[in-house]
Amino acid sequence: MERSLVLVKPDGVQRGLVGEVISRLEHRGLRLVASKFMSVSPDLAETHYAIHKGKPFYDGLIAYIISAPVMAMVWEGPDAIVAIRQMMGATKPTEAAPGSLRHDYALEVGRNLTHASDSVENGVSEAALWFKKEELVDWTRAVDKWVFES
Ligand code: IDP
Ligand code: MG
Repeated sequence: MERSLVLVKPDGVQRGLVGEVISRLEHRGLRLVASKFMSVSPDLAETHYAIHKGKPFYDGLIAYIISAPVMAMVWEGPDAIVAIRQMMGATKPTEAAPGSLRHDYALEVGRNLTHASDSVENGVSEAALWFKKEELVDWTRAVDKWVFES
């Protein structure tokens, strides 16, 4: 079972798309582990996006992510990293596959609605960065055996 941090970024929250993102993740069969509606501090934004420091879009990216509240979540499932990145679509919305969130709801890379962890290791470290251990809920669903093969 893999875990991914998922953020509905400020544009998604402002546009009323939190429910749409959650609905798609639920319908796919992924299991919610944690969620928190929150303002993002500059410190958290800079730690989260440290890998992009120095890139031309970095300052704009930090300004964007702290500009309004986000919905932060952790979701889990088999192959959750690939499954969720597929649902978000390519970083640049005009390159995102039809049916993906970024294709269906976004136009510009700097307003691309969502974040999802890009590797199993980053899923673990980003979940730990955004949530306290006790905020991550271990649970089972009655439907799990109909969604998860084992
Ligand atoms: P990802 O969100 O698909 O993993 P990354 O390459 O990790 O994409 O970039 C992080 C975020 O930085 C993107 O989601 C997007 O919001 C922003 N970003 C990436 N490239 C650009 C760019 O060229 N211009 C403006 N913003 C960008
Ligand atoms: Mg990324």
